[in-house]
Amino acid sequence: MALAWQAVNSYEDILYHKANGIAKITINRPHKRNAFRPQTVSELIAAFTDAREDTAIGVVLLTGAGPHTDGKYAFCAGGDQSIRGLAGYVDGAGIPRLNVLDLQRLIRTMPKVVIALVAGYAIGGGHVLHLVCDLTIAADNAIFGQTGPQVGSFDGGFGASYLARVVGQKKAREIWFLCRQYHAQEALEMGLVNVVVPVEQLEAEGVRWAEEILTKSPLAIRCLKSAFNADCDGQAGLQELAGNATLLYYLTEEAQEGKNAFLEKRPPNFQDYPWLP
Ligand code: S0N
Repeated sequence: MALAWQAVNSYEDILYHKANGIAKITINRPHKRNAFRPQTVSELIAAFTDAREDTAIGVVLLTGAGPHTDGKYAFCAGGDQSIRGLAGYVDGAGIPRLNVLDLQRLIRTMPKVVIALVAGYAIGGGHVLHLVCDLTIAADNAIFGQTGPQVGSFDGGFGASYLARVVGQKKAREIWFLCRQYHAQEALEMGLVNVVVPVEQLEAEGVRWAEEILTKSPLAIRCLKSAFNADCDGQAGLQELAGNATLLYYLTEEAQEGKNAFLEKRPPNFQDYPWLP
């Protein structure tokens, strides 16, 4: 049965819905193959931040509106080249921005599962967006690729190093150096996506995966996500993982004793807590 999605807020460049513990964020610029401008990214950051803060939400689906009137689908075609200035994508106030990098970090570090639902093109910065999601469900019409060296840009952050972690160094270099496009089945074979489904089943499959995840332990999923990140993210990854260790420690009576002793102006008594092997 289809979910009864409730619209949340109203944005210009995105759609934002929630239902039954799932948030759905849709890039809504199909006339540009869902390419993002700074405003699109700001709205995405606002919606992802809301989903992160909402304790009822465990899974976020990120997708692109479509098909367009020409019948073609897109997840996202990257930065909007028509407003690319000298130092980034120029916003309404004339300020050049590369704010998609903030969005990438938010998706990667939020302690909820983010699933990209890709129909049609995931190209350039749009390809990096699906890459930084925890899971990717591809429609059978999905097309993946980087265009940087062809259009005068590159993503040397997650777009390069994390891509190499996912598909291997040789394949990542091929993807960036040749700027080819890869079909859903090829993406599946290189481990870039988790599953391929008929395009008309894309959202339903995403909801099925989300519902399955929502039956699992939120704290376990949270710690696992930060553990996977810690492997690649250096000190920032360790901070994220260690923050979860602190969160779990705060939940114990042992940690409560330390705080209570301070507030009650007495020495702490940790004698009841074992030095586990
Ligand atoms: C997606 C493609 C392959 C689809 O081809 P198709 O189906 O033939 O459609 P088109 O006729 O080409 O497109 C339909 C309409 O959509 C517009 N459009 C498509 N993509 C964009 C875009 N990226 N920007 C602006 N407009 C776009 C077309 O112009 C067309 O409009 P009309 O009908 O009015 O002519 C094909 O469209 C394609 O190749 N698109 C360009 C893909 C691309 O090169 N994207 C940019 C890659 N670079 C980035 O994303 C920057 C990376 C990045 O964001 C970043 C990374 C690290 C650090 C910072 C940044 C940062 O810059 O923020």
